[in-house]
Amino acid sequence: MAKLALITGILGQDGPYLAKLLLQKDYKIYGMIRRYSNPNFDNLDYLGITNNIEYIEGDLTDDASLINIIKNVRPQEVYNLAAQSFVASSWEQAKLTAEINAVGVLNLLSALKLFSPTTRFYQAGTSEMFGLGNTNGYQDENTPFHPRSPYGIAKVYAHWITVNFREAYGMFTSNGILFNHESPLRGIQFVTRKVSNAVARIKLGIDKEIRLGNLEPKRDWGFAGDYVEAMYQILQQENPDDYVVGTGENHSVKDFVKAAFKAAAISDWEKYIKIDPRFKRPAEVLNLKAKSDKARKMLGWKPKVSFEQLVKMMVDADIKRYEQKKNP
Ligand code: NAP
Ligand code: G4F
Repeated sequence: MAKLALITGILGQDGPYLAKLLLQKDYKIYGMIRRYSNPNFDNLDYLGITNNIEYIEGDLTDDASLINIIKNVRPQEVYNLAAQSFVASSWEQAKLTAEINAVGVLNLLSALKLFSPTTRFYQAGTSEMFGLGNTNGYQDENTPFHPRSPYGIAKVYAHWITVNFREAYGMFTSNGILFNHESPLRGIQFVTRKVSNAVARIKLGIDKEIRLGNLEPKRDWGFAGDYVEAMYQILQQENPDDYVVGTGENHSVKDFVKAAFKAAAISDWEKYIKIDPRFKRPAEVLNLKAKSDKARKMLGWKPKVSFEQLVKMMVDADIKRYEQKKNP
């Protein structure tokens, strides 16, 4: 019999990559989507799997909807990828961010405890929880959290409530603490996709500049398609646990910009960059670099796509999108 998995956040970046991986392993996938006047299936279409998923309506902030889903589906595995995931918006909508990213996780865990306590649960944790925290310049499972945004703070609650359901009720609840991962499916507001999209537009003569905030922060950027393998492995372990997942290499936003222009064969990149204070953050995270020895050892996980390959993949995909629009 096929294993049943519920994925929340199925329409985002990671949801489609994870769904594709689980479909290859013969899972039946339930994808939770919020009520929208016009839902956007573009990312699932991009991977060609829109019709291979059963959609169910629910919202992390609506606990009755979660109870109904868990009671009716009784999945063996739940991957909680849903979140208000844009750090910058978490200052503008701090309460909503807390309701979705913190209390929403409690709602889902409570529904599981009541109606399907043996389900294995994956929580999408983040390197933003570390914020200023570091151990000799990197972050691992023992590095203290010092989040710098309402987003990071809400995710710290989600992390510890996931640990607590494991310790208090003996449930199989695990955290993946994933560092930034990107792809052609990345939301357009995030800096990598904003840059790859803008470089494609400059290359094709549509735009003349990119407006950015702080170019100095460093991120440990990997490919989302690699990271969903770690999510899957985390739920296949004998025991629930928490894992840091990242490449171990970091680059500044400026490095990403330079690499993106290089991928499009444009040499004079500086003339296209305008610094715009609107994109600077009230509190910044300057240095994220994963030490994911535990994931490599226990999950057998390692990234396959390099930084340069990732940047080129994203720029090429955006150029292709615009060319296809011109010649549909
Ligand atoms: P994403 O593209 O922003 O996708 C998030 C999804 O969550 C969207 O499909 C969104 O639905 C859904 N969602 C938002 N609020 C919801 C609610 N109240 N109820 C139900 N669904 C809701 O994020 P992602 O990049 O795929 O990331 C997946 C998860 O990993 C997130 O939890 C994120 O915080 C975490 N994470 C991401 C990274 C990264 O670098 N990508 C790193 C560490 C952790 P709509 O489509 O309806 O808006
Ligand atoms: O691409 P970003 O918006 O991603 P950020 O804040 O690192 O968060 C992402 O990764 C987290 C994991 O560490 C996830 F949990 C989270 O959900 C999300 O996926 O910004 C990256 C850096 C920041 O330092 C930001 O200040 O880029 C800097 N930046 C500079 N100019 C900009 C811009 N970011 C954006 N979005 N737009 C700019 O114009």
